[in-house]
Amino acid sequence: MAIDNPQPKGSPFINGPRLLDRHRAMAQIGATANGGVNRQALTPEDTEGRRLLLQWATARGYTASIDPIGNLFIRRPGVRSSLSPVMTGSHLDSQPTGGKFDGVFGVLAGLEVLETLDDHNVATARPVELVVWMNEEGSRFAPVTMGSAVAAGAVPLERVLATQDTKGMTVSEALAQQISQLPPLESRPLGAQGFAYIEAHIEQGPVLEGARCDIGVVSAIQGLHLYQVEVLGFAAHAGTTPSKHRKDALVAANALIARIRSEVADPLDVLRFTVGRFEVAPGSPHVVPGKVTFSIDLRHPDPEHLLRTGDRILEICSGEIEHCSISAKALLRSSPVLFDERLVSVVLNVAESRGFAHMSMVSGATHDAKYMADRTPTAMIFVPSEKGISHNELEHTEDEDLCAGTQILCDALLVAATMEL
Ligand code: HGY
Ligand code: MN
Ligand code: MN
Repeated sequence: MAIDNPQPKGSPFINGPRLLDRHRAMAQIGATANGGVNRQALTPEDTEGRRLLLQWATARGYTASIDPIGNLFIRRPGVRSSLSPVMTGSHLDSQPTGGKFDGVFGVLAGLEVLETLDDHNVATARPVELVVWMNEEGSRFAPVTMGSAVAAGAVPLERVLATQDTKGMTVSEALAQQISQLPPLESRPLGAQGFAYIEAHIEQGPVLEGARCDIGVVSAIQGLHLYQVEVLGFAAHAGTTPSKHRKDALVAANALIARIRSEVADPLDVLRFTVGRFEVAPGSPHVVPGKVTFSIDLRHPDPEHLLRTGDRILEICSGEIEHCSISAKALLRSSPVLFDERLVSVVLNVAESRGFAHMSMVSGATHDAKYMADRTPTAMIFVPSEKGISHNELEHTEDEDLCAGTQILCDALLVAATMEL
């Protein structure tokens, strides 16, 4: 891809008030009492967010289609519709106590770009497509970035459709239920390949704010492993069972987690080790826990180090501890990904031309861009998160940062959409 025009002459200015109004409207859907959102994948709230987006998009005449795993594609035609599209996108689903900007910013920034191009009668050679990925957050249904992983062929569709939530509902059942609540959509085969993909997202960490930068030029995403560990003891009466007869799965799980943490401790504080889900069964105050299931989210930018640490964890999570048996399985092993240097330099150039303070960085969070990068030149644009807070109802990004990130996305997509091969 030959990029000789780092900044299109007179790129159109986005409509900031419209962008911010949209964020406020979307934040009403699944709003929580503490100022966040709960719009977990394939819930009525997730669908309501998609319906609102489709309302805005179809009002501008964009076409919408959906693929077999529920990824939504909104398309603005190009002069040469046969050319592969320039793409942008992110997700509308959230964590249970999520923030108002995670994912939403990338979707609304993408829609704002399409409308800005229309407002300024900008004809692009290539179609421009906005993607709303299904279940990026991996909270109700594991794993994370589910829709983009299936679209990229990294995870088999059938296996994902059979995945159940904690209440036993499958992705397939939830998907059918929620799609029936959307306006009729063209169906689209699996596969999301384009000429270029640029995703805008909040940083979700403290780096940009600490460096007083407006824009993050993202060069890579660190790797992510997700493990599920099961500790099996023996349920017993809390009042009558002496310690020496107990097989207490909770005591064992705590000892196991302490052992893993000490084994993988990283003095450089680069490795990220998180036990975010911890389920005790039967969960009665008067029963010695018979079974504990917990998650391990492991992340690192170095693929070898991540693999070695993951393999070590699987070794530790076998055999017995405190008279209980241990087993573990990998739900996801996503390696670090480097973005396309040419596209990253487009983002850098347009941030430079607009005069925004910017810096190159690696993403600590994972994103759908990770799977797009396997098959399409991909880059990402970050805007600051206040105090680095995210996956928390207090998540916040300033209005001017949302507008700056959207302007950079518009400029960068315009370079990609109008260049000739
Ligand atoms: O967990 C992640 O990195 C993403 O925000 N879901
Ligand atoms: Mn996200
Ligand atoms: Mn997230």
